Amino acid sequence: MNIAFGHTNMDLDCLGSLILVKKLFPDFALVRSKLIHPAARNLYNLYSNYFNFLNPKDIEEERIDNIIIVDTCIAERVSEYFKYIKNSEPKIYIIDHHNTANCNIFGAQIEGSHFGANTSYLGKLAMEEKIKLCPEEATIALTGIYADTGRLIYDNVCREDFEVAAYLLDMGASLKLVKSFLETIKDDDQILVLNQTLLVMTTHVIQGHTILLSYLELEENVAGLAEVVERVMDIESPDAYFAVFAIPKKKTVLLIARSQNALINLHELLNAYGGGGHQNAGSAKIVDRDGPAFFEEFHAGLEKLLSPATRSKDIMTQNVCTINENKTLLEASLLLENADLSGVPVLSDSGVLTGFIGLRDIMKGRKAEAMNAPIKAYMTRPAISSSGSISMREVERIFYKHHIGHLPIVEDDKLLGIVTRWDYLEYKKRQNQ
Ligand SMILES: [Mn+2]
Repeated sequence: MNIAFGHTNMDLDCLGSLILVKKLFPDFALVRSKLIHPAARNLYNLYSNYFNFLNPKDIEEERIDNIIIVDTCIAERVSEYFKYIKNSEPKIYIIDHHNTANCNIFGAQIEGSHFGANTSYLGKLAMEEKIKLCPEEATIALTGIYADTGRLIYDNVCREDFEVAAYLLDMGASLKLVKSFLETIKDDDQILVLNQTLLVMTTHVIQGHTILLSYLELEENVAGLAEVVERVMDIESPDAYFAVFAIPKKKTVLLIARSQNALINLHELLNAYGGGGHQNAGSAKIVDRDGPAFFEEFHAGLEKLLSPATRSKDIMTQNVCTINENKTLLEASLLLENADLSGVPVLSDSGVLTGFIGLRDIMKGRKAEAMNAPIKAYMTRPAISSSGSISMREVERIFYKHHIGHLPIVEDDKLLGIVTRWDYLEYKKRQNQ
């Protein structure tokens, strides 16, 4: 017989891939993992009849000819199935979107891709073969794509994910159902923790970063705490959030963290506490510690653990184009046109920033037929400026509040540079999601 399976602890992308394997390779039976990721349980329960899964034990007596493995290429993540494969020398095909250079399933034929979701790769095959899906199958597959791509917004997303999503919509996928399967906060326990967390959390500026902290004591471990932490992160949008949950009965402390700042690497940071994860998501479990004492110590230690935040002077453009306040509006207009700028800082004879002249100011002068008037009569004054040490969050706030796109950086009455909208957007692009 021929079989197909995904990694242990099957997640939504795994299930999306498998439903398409079933359509593309109908003579392959699907085998389920003993573990199903909490996020995928609901979909799995509601659609189990569409998969027709065998249990690993069911294949024990069979001779296996071919195996398709989806969404992993790591032997440890499929060992629960291989335990039951005996007296067979199956051919193995791997379809995976992870880094297949790390593959340790030897002798396998690998079809790798760089797509955001593994489901998208199988979806592309289905599209090319003009396979018709029923709305339920399309919904399962689309949920897989949305889950692995953060609803098509993560850095890993590529055009194929969008193309396959469009095909699945054509096949009748229900976005309402996809949305409900992606809902990560469902249990009353989670909702209670979310509400309590929103009440006790505190915001701190540490090394220039906006850091959110919360401490909560729980009777028992609550399933889905990471999803609660993610929701708080969405609402508050700090640079990083460290949530400490203590379970006094077990003398255990759970530290769950999320970061959206490239300078705060949680994998490195949580190593110090015996934990780990990725750059933007990590956790640690600390045993035999008293909750309040740990929280206090962790908070106090953050100053040392974090490296300084990006400041306005780190991203500003130096060698700023400026103009003297006694020059005419006509000269300002020519300067802006030649340098392809929408505005420049205006300086006094002694080099002090006195204002800002932009296209709109010049327009007023033109309407008044006063193009020979000195700039200082029409410029915006005083120029909004800041020091080089303000955080990116403050730069953003100033842009929004004053409705400007240029922020001159001044220290000791000297113009050091200017942060433009472009500098700011380039900085944002460098941050990972
Ligand atoms: Mn995946």
